[in-house]
Amino acid sequence: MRPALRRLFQRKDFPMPMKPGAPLDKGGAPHQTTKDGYEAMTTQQGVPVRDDQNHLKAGTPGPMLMDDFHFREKMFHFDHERIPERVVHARGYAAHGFFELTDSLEEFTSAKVLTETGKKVPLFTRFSTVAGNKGSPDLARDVRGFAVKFYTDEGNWDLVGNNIPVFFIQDAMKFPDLIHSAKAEPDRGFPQAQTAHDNFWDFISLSPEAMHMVMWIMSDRTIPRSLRFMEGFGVHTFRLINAKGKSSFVKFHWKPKMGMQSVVWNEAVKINGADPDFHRRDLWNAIEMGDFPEWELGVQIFDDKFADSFAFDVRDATKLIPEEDIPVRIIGRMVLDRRVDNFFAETEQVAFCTGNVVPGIGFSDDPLLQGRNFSYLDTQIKRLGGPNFTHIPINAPKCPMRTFQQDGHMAMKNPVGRANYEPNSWGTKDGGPREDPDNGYQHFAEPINGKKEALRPESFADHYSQARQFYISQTEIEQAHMGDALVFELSKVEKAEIRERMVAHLVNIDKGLADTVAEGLGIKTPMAMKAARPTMQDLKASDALSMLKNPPKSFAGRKLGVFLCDEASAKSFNAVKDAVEKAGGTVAVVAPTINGVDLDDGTHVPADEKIDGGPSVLFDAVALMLTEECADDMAKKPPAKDFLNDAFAHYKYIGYTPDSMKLFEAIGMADHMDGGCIELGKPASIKSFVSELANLRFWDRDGA
Ligand code: HDD
Repeated sequence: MRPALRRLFQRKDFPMPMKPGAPLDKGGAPHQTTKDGYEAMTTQQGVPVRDDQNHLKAGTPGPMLMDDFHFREKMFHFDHERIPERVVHARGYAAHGFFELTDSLEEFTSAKVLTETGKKVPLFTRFSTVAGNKGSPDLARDVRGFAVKFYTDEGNWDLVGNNIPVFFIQDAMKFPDLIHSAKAEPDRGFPQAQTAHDNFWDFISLSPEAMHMVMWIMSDRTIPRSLRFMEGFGVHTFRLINAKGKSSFVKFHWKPKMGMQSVVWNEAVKINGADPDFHRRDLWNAIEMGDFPEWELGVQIFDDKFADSFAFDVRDATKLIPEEDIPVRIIGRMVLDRRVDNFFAETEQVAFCTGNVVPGIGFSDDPLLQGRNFSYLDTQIKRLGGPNFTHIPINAPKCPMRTFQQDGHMAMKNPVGRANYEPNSWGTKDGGPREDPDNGYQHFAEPINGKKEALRPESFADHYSQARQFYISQTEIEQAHMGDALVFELSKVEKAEIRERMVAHLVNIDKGLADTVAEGLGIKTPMAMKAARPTMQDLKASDALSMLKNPPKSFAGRKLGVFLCDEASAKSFNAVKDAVEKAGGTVAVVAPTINGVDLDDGTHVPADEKIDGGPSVLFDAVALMLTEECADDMAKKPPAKDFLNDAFAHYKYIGYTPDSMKLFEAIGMADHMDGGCIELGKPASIKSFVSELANLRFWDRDGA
């Protein structure tokens, strides 16, 4: 190569991709450093690399030579970077944190994680959507996975739950069918990340046990505003076993400290375009800002007597126990205070298994849970490539792991010493570990009596009562959203019989809902579907099931989008910013250009978003702080008009300076201003605007 050309392609002539001192492999001898102070790059064998830009060639440009082991290793590794994505819950985001017990359950369990108050148990939590692939958008209408791995002193405990307390099916035998029906249709490979298609509603309308969960997924719970504002549930009934071997039943609940909040459907659709990573970015940013997401852990504990007298079978995962029947006892808190260092190593490689329990926690005979206990272990072999996935740091327990299990792909922690079997007579020094009859995990000695048969218990047969209970527990606004969601989803179904069959189920749940959906689909309400158990139980509404009946009443953790222009009032902007930050929220600046604006006192405020890239769907509320001239100019720009139009349509609070009125006029809204549009004039009005923001949305707006 000519000297000039060679120089151009040499690394020293390019910006360095790594920060000086970036950590490489810490093991072995100290690495050499380059002349300019960087750690020298090596191959995976530790051999220093001279040229990472050009392949070894014979002549110029010359054929490439197989001698170049650095190229071969680099390309070989790249070619194998991908692993199979999870068959469900492929798209997820996770963070590290801790669990701190505040109320001991010693009376019920011997598990140290539930009896040692004040101790911080490290954990790793992964949130996910279910149906979409790894690259699907965050705001698909979908159940959210809520999986927590507690690294306890007695081994790993995985609580692999969802943000909905019930499930679609009662028996794990149906899981592959459920998931096949929900994912993209197999011939065409679409739709991606949504249930709005024939196969899903075909399966669902032929599976009445799904009706309760259908009510939940058609509610706004499946379009959460943030992973931080969701509840989580262990779903199944588990067992707690105390030191005396006595068992109680338990259901686990996660309650978000910042309260629950969802977006509205039209907003979700637009967020998916504006920022498909909306939820993961939000979690990352909150942790980076030190605003650590927090949940309370609650339990519903009950005994056999309650289980026998309860109107439903507590082993049926399509049923919940209303909080009014068994109150949720708060026993601790989870704080997510550390983001991952590497998405693949941690979020992608983490392997949750429902079978991971610790002494003092056990399983009930829920046939869904029992099936899960097989599936989760099995799936990791395919995904992570072998039986040693527990050796990967994110999956390894933080307490000692001593087994005679050995070898296999990528074995990192093989037993040392002569004995790899037991019994052996090599003694405590060389004989390796032994089982511990005093402290080892003991399964609850549940008496079993019955015939071996493939059947569904009669006690699982009522499919509509709790579906109705959920529906009647919602506010009118929430009910309207459920009706809209059903109409939307079923309108994407091509086969009329499926649409009609689904509405026939709704008749059993609520006649009014069935009529609304039928009208939305343009059909007559059909006859009720014949129920497996014809007698409906008339259950009371449970307020705990509604999000809007339990509002957070705070703007903390939320974001105000301020649309600013050059020469806008610095005094007003600073007053809004201070008040929002005082309320625990954040302010993002949206401006005509990303360079930001110069306010009337000369201060330069950098923008977080240019108006075209920062639509109002990204914010919980908006404020327009434009000058008259800028408002005039913006009134001609579609993204600026959409900013305001969408904020209004999504029931958002809109603060505005009088000079911003031109933008309202441009979208024909000047005569439709309501109590959710608040003029930002004097300091008092700014204060009242910010205190109104705690209501999150102005639901009284026309058409809500
Ligand atoms: Fe599952 C993943 C939650 C039923 C089989 N499931 C998975 C994840 C969550 C749940 C949160 C993602 C874990 C992660 O972040 O890595 N699944 C649930 C809940 C269920 C449920 C709350 C019902 C109460 N699942 C369920 C059944 C089966 C599975 C009945 C099969 C019998 N689930 C799996 C799986 C996955 C999984 C195939 C895919 C990736 C993985 O396990 O690690 O094994």
